[in-house]
Amino acid sequence: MKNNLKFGTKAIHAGVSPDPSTGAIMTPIFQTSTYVQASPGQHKGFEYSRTQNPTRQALEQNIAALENGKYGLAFASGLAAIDAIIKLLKPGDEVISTNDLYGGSYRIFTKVFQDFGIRFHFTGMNNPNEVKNLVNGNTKLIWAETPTNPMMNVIDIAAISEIAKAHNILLAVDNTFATPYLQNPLDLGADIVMHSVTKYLGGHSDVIMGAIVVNDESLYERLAFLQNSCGGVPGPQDAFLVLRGIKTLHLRMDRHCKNGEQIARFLAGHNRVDKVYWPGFKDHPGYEIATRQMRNYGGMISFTLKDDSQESAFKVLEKFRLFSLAESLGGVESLCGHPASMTHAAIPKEGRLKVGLKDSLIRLSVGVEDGDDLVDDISQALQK
Ligand code: P1T
Repeated sequence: MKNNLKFGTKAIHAGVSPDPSTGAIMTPIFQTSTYVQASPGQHKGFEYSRTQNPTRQALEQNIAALENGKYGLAFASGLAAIDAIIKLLKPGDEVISTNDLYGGSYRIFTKVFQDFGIRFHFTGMNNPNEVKNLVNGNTKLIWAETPTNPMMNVIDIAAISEIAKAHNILLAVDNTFATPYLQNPLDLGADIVMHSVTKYLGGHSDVIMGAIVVNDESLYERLAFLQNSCGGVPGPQDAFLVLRGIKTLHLRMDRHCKNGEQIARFLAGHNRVDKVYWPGFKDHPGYEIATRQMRNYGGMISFTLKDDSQESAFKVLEKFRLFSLAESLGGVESLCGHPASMTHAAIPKEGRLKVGLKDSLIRLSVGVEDGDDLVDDISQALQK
């Protein structure tokens, strides 16, 4: 297939082709653990499903194409993908990470890998100089999440990549919030792009999965070795569901962005709302970078209340009717959450407050319903 196809075409066709034995247009679910060999080592490229599976392979190729990358790897969850990336490192190695990131990423860094002798430095990456100041001879990886979860900070991937390249450090970008439809970190100089596929790529709140995309062959080989050796792979049924979900990624993202803008602007004009965090506002500190490196501003929004307390946030959250109170994001249905007590509870309170993650902060994953209905729901939930 031509490799200069546009996004919507790749979403539907990349990595997939009609099944040669039946003509089935949908990639079959190869629900098999193993593959018969004519003689030891004589097989059709598949030996054992932890190592390779045709349904998973179609998905890995599809996601790689969407990220303009050469190699894709699917994992059993976003965290399993992060786990493989950190396992590229050795005791004594150091990582510089955003201080505003998914609570589970913070947890695996500080509560799992720190005990294996890997050191993590957390900093705001809005100012690339702060990253530069933390670089030393042991720095092997920079971990950037942009836009960040849940503060919607925007990190200049190209600027951070210059620092990484100058010091021979790998740059990994968690692209979960933006999706490849809005942002392609490899094109901006990142070495590794990582996704919680659970979110927008799957898109229907029915699968837990992660993915990594890289361009460098030796990096791919090391990660494929870890994928096979550590074994955190997804099953073929889940790979099928994500292949199916991705076919409408571009259509869903257009609506997520449109609804996101409508809701962000509504919240900004509401008298109970203190701050709205959404990178599409001209006065958002990352607006210019977002406009340069993203194609639109996404459907994730966080906001705080003027009466800043957990209690007032909980009251609003309990009143929502269309927005369901739940962890996760990126599905067709709108969700709301309270990061301080839910998705980011693993981050100590001082760390949370340092990045502005207050007790009244509410996070919205704006779905693809009718935007007017979503605004009405928020309006009634904010009534005292
Ligand atoms: O849940 P899992 O598929 O393992 O992905 C972890 C993960 C990684 N990176 C980002 C930016 C994420 O948002 C997540 C998961 N986040 C949530 C469950 C959440 O509600 O924020």
